[in-house]
Amino acid sequence: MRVDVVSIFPEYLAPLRLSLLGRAQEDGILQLSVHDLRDFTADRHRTVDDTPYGGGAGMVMKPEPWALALEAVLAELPETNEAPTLIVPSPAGEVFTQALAEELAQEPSLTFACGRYEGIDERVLEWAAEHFRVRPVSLGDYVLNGGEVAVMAMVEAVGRLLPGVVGNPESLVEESHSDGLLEYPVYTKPSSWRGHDVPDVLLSGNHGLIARWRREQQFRRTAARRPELLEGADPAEFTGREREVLRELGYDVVDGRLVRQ
Ligand code: 6SD
Repeated sequence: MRVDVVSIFPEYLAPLRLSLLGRAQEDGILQLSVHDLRDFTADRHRTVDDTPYGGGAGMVMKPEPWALALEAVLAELPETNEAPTLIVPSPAGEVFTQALAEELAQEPSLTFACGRYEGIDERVLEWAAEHFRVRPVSLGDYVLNGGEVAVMAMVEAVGRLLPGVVGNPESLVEESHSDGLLEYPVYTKPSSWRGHDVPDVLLSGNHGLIARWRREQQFRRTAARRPELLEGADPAEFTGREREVLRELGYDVVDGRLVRQ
Protein backbone atom coordinates (compact mmCIF):
# COMPACT_ATOMS: atom_id res chain seq x y z
CA MET A 1 0.00 0.00 0.00
CA ARG A 2 1.10 3.50 -0.80
CA VAL A 3 0.49 6.17 1.90
CA ASP A 4 1.00 9.90 1.25
CA VAL A 5 0.70 12.45 4.05
CA VAL A 6 0.60 16.22 3.50
CA SER A 7 1.41 18.34 6.58
CA ILE A 8 3.13 21.58 7.62
CA PHE A 9 4.93 19.45 10.26
CA PRO A 10 6.36 16.50 8.30
CA GLU A 11 8.69 15.63 11.24
CA TYR A 12 5.57 14.95 13.33
CA LEU A 13 5.11 11.72 11.34
CA ALA A 14 8.64 10.45 12.12
CA PRO A 15 7.44 7.68 14.52
CA LEU A 16 5.77 5.93 11.56
CA ARG A 17 9.31 4.95 10.45
CA LEU A 18 9.83 2.90 13.67
CA SER A 19 8.92 -0.59 14.84
CA LEU A 20 6.55 -2.80 12.82
CA LEU A 21 5.64 -0.09 10.29
CA GLY A 22 9.33 0.75 9.79
CA ARG A 23 9.97 -2.92 9.01
CA ALA A 24 6.94 -2.97 6.65
CA GLN A 25 8.56 -0.12 4.69
CA GLU A 26 11.90 -1.95 4.51
CA ASP A 27 10.00 -5.04 3.31
CA GLY A 28 8.20 -3.07 0.57
CA ILE A 29 4.75 -3.72 2.07
CA LEU A 30 4.17 -0.03 2.86
CA GLN A 31 5.44 2.94 0.84
CA LEU A 32 5.13 6.00 3.10
CA SER A 33 5.78 9.44 1.68
CA VAL A 34 5.42 12.61 3.78
CA HIS A 35 5.09 15.96 1.96
CA ASP A 36 5.67 19.45 3.39
CA LEU A 37 2.73 21.69 2.42
CA ARG A 38 5.08 24.72 2.48
CA ASP A 39 6.96 23.25 -0.51
CA PHE A 40 3.83 24.11 -2.52
CA THR A 41 3.78 27.84 -1.67
CA ALA A 42 5.14 30.53 -4.02
CA ASP A 43 5.83 33.49 -1.66
CA ARG A 44 9.06 34.08 0.22
CA HIS A 45 7.37 33.52 3.61
CA ARG A 46 5.95 30.15 2.46
CA THR A 47 2.53 31.25 3.72
CA VAL A 48 -0.08 28.54 4.23
CA ASP A 49 -2.73 30.45 6.25
CA ASP A 50 -4.86 33.58 6.12
CA THR A 51 -7.68 35.26 8.07
CA PRO A 52 -11.17 33.72 7.91
CA TYR A 53 -13.91 35.26 5.75
CA GLY A 54 -16.78 36.23 8.04
CA GLY A 55 -14.37 36.99 10.89
CA GLY A 56 -13.67 35.03 14.04
CA ALA A 57 -10.67 33.70 15.87
CA GLY A 58 -7.66 32.01 14.32
CA MET A 59 -6.47 31.41 10.80
CA VAL A 60 -7.62 29.18 7.93
CA MET A 61 -5.38 27.16 5.57
CA LYS A 62 -5.18 28.75 2.10
CA PRO A 63 -6.53 26.57 -0.74
CA GLU A 64 -3.86 26.86 -3.46
CA PRO A 65 -0.93 25.16 -1.66
CA TRP A 66 -3.31 22.27 -0.89
CA ALA A 67 -4.36 21.89 -4.54
CA LEU A 68 -0.71 21.94 -5.69
CA ALA A 69 0.35 19.43 -3.02
CA LEU A 70 -2.52 17.06 -3.78
CA GLU A 71 -1.89 17.35 -7.54
CA ALA A 72 1.74 16.39 -6.88
CA VAL A 73 0.55 13.31 -4.94
CA LEU A 74 -1.95 12.40 -7.70
CA ALA A 75 0.83 12.59 -10.31
CA GLU A 76 2.73 9.92 -8.34
CA LEU A 77 -0.20 7.54 -7.83
CA PRO A 78 -0.49 4.65 -10.27
CA GLU A 79 -3.57 4.78 -12.56
CA THR A 80 -6.57 2.88 -11.16
CA ASN A 81 -10.24 2.52 -12.16
CA GLU A 82 -11.39 3.77 -8.76
CA ALA A 83 -10.68 7.28 -7.50
CA PRO A 84 -7.98 7.19 -4.79
CA THR A 85 -9.06 7.82 -1.17
CA LEU A 86 -8.26 11.15 0.50
CA ILE A 87 -8.69 11.13 4.27
CA VAL A 88 -9.10 14.47 6.01
CA PRO A 89 -8.87 14.16 9.82
CA SER A 90 -11.56 16.32 11.38
CA PRO A 91 -13.60 16.29 14.60
CA ALA A 92 -16.55 16.69 12.18
CA GLY A 93 -15.85 13.44 10.30
CA GLU A 94 -17.17 9.88 10.49
CA VAL A 95 -15.65 8.08 13.48
CA PHE A 96 -12.59 5.91 12.83
CA THR A 97 -13.28 2.30 13.88
CA GLN A 98 -11.69 -1.12 13.36
CA ALA A 99 -14.30 -1.70 10.62
CA LEU A 100 -13.12 1.43 8.79
CA ALA A 101 -9.46 0.41 9.28
CA GLU A 102 -10.28 -2.98 7.69
CA GLU A 103 -12.03 -1.25 4.77
CA LEU A 104 -9.11 1.17 4.22
CA ALA A 105 -6.57 -1.70 4.37
CA GLN A 106 -8.07 -2.95 1.05
CA GLU A 107 -7.13 0.28 -0.81
CA PRO A 108 -4.05 0.44 -3.04
CA SER A 109 -3.28 3.95 -1.76
CA LEU A 110 -4.36 6.37 0.97
CA THR A 111 -3.66 10.11 1.00
CA PHE A 112 -3.98 12.07 4.25
CA ALA A 113 -4.41 15.86 4.46
CA CYS A 114 -3.39 17.23 7.88
CA GLY A 115 -5.17 20.44 8.81
CA ARG A 116 -3.82 22.94 11.35
CA TYR A 117 -5.14 26.26 12.75
CA GLU A 118 -8.94 26.48 12.34
CA GLY A 119 -8.87 24.03 9.43
CA ILE A 120 -8.59 23.93 5.63
CA ASP A 121 -10.60 26.23 3.29
CA GLU A 122 -13.73 24.14 2.59
CA ARG A 123 -13.32 24.60 -1.19
CA VAL A 124 -10.27 22.30 -1.09
CA LEU A 125 -12.58 19.42 -0.15
CA GLU A 126 -15.01 20.37 -2.97
CA TRP A 127 -12.15 20.54 -5.50
CA ALA A 128 -10.51 17.37 -4.21
CA ALA A 129 -13.77 15.42 -4.74
CA GLU A 130 -13.17 15.81 -8.50
CA HIS A 131 -10.03 13.63 -8.14
CA PHE A 132 -10.37 11.63 -4.91
CA ARG A 133 -12.97 9.85 -2.83
CA VAL A 134 -12.84 12.38 0.03
CA ARG A 135 -13.52 11.09 3.55
CA PRO A 136 -13.47 13.43 6.57
CA VAL A 137 -12.62 11.09 9.48
CA SER A 138 -12.61 11.72 13.24
CA LEU A 139 -10.35 9.78 15.58
CA GLY A 140 -12.91 10.34 18.35
CA ASP A 141 -15.03 12.95 20.08
CA TYR A 142 -12.28 15.24 21.35
CA VAL A 143 -10.36 18.12 19.80
CA LEU A 144 -6.74 17.86 18.67
CA ASN A 145 -4.50 20.72 17.50
CA GLY A 146 -4.21 19.29 13.98
CA GLY A 147 -4.54 16.16 11.89
CA GLU A 148 -1.07 14.67 12.41
CA VAL A 149 -1.72 12.61 15.57
CA ALA A 150 -4.96 11.28 14.05
CA VAL A 151 -3.06 10.27 10.90
CA MET A 152 -0.45 8.43 12.97
CA ALA A 153 -3.19 6.44 14.70
CA MET A 154 -4.97 5.66 11.42
CA VAL A 155 -1.80 4.65 9.51
CA GLU A 156 -0.80 2.36 12.40
CA ALA A 157 -4.26 0.77 12.64
CA VAL A 158 -4.46 0.24 8.85
CA GLY A 159 -0.78 -0.63 8.34
CA ARG A 160 -0.82 -3.49 10.86
CA LEU A 161 -3.66 -5.13 8.88
CA LEU A 162 -1.55 -5.36 5.70
CA PRO A 163 -0.45 -8.95 5.02
CA GLY A 164 3.03 -9.59 6.46
CA VAL A 165 3.17 -6.60 8.85
CA VAL A 166 2.15 -8.44 12.05
CA GLY A 167 4.21 -11.63 12.39
CA ASN A 168 1.49 -13.94 13.70
CA PRO A 169 -1.82 -13.29 11.87
CA GLU A 170 -3.63 -15.06 14.75
CA SER A 171 -2.88 -12.04 16.94
CA LEU A 172 -4.94 -9.96 14.49
CA VAL A 173 -8.13 -12.03 14.83
CA GLU A 174 -7.95 -12.48 18.60
CA GLU A 175 -7.77 -8.77 19.31
CA SER A 176 -10.14 -6.26 20.81
CA HIS A 177 -12.86 -5.12 18.45
CA SER A 178 -12.33 -7.62 15.65
CA ASP A 179 -15.19 -9.63 17.24
CA GLY A 180 -16.90 -6.64 18.86
CA LEU A 181 -15.73 -7.57 22.38
CA LEU A 182 -12.90 -6.23 24.52
CA GLU A 183 -9.83 -8.41 25.09
CA TYR A 184 -9.41 -10.78 28.03
CA PRO A 185 -6.73 -9.93 30.66
CA VAL A 186 -3.23 -11.37 30.14
CA TYR A 187 -0.56 -12.39 32.67
CA THR A 188 3.08 -13.51 32.64
CA LYS A 189 5.60 -14.79 35.19
CA PRO A 190 5.91 -14.74 38.17
CA SER A 191 2.61 -16.48 39.05
CA SER A 192 2.57 -14.64 42.37
CA TRP A 193 3.67 -11.00 42.38
CA ARG A 194 3.44 -8.46 45.23
CA GLY A 195 0.48 -10.33 46.71
CA HIS A 196 -1.37 -10.57 43.38
CA ASP A 197 -1.84 -14.05 41.89
CA VAL A 198 -2.46 -15.20 38.35
CA PRO A 199 -5.94 -16.82 38.19
CA ASP A 200 -5.58 -20.58 38.92
CA VAL A 201 -7.36 -21.63 35.72
CA LEU A 202 -4.48 -20.22 33.62
CA LEU A 203 -2.03 -22.55 35.44
CA SER A 204 -4.33 -25.60 35.07
CA GLY A 205 -3.14 -26.69 31.62
CA ASN A 206 -6.80 -27.34 30.72
CA HIS A 207 -7.09 -25.51 27.39
CA GLY A 208 -10.87 -25.95 27.09
CA LEU A 209 -11.38 -24.42 30.53
CA ILE A 210 -8.91 -21.61 29.76
CA ALA A 211 -10.70 -20.71 26.50
CA ARG A 212 -14.05 -20.61 28.33
CA TRP A 213 -12.66 -18.46 31.15
CA ARG A 214 -11.10 -15.99 28.68
CA ARG A 215 -14.35 -15.66 26.74
CA GLU A 216 -16.26 -15.03 29.97
CA GLN A 217 -13.70 -12.35 30.93
CA GLN A 218 -14.32 -10.68 27.57
CA PHE A 219 -18.05 -10.47 28.33
CA ARG A 220 -17.49 -9.23 31.89
CA ARG A 221 -15.07 -6.52 30.75
CA THR A 222 -17.22 -5.42 27.86
CA ALA A 223 -20.34 -5.25 30.07
CA ALA A 224 -18.44 -3.23 32.71
CA ARG A 225 -16.48 -0.86 30.44
CA ARG A 226 -18.28 -0.68 27.09
CA PRO A 227 -21.87 -1.88 27.66
CA GLU A 228 -23.01 -0.25 24.39
CA LEU A 229 -20.91 -2.82 22.46
CA LEU A 230 -23.14 -5.64 23.76
CA GLU A 231 -26.42 -3.74 23.53
CA GLY A 232 -28.24 -4.77 20.34
CA ALA A 233 -25.88 -7.69 19.59
CA ASP A 234 -27.37 -10.85 18.03
CA PRO A 235 -27.53 -13.49 20.82
CA ALA A 236 -27.29 -16.22 18.15
CA GLU A 237 -23.57 -15.37 18.00
CA PHE A 238 -23.15 -16.60 21.58
CA THR A 239 -23.17 -20.11 23.03
CA GLY A 240 -25.69 -21.19 25.67
CA ARG A 241 -23.05 -20.83 28.38
CA GLU A 242 -22.20 -17.32 27.13
CA ARG A 243 -25.87 -16.31 27.16
CA GLU A 244 -25.97 -17.50 30.79
CA VAL A 245 -23.03 -15.20 31.63
CA LEU A 246 -24.73 -12.33 29.80
CA ARG A 247 -27.93 -12.88 31.79
CA GLU A 248 -25.85 -12.80 34.99
CA LEU A 249 -24.41 -9.46 33.78
CA GLY A 250 -27.89 -7.99 33.38
CA TYR A 251 -28.58 -8.63 29.70
CA ASP A 252 -31.79 -10.17 28.39
CA VAL A 253 -32.96 -11.27 24.96
CA VAL A 254 -35.87 -9.19 23.62
CA ASP A 255 -37.09 -9.72 20.02
CA GLY A 256 -33.88 -11.64 19.22
CA ARG A 257 -31.61 -8.78 20.45
CA LEU A 258 -29.53 -8.32 23.59
CA VAL A 259 -31.01 -5.67 25.89
CA ARG A 260 -29.60 -4.39 29.17
CA GLN A 261 -32.03 -4.74 32.11
C1 6SD B 1 -7.18 21.88 12.31
C2 6SD B 1 -7.54 19.58 12.79
C3 6SD B 1 -7.65 18.31 12.28
C4 6SD B 1 -7.92 19.86 14.10
C5 6SD B 1 -9.21 16.51 15.14
C6 6SD B 1 -9.62 15.27 14.76
C7 6SD B 1 -10.21 14.71 15.86
N1 6SD B 1 -10.81 13.50 16.02
N2 6SD B 1 -10.16 15.56 16.85
N3 6SD B 1 -9.55 16.68 16.41
C8 6SD B 1 -8.59 17.56 14.33
C9 6SD B 1 -8.18 17.29 13.04
C10 6SD B 1 -8.45 18.84 14.87
O1 6SD B 1 -7.01 20.54 11.96
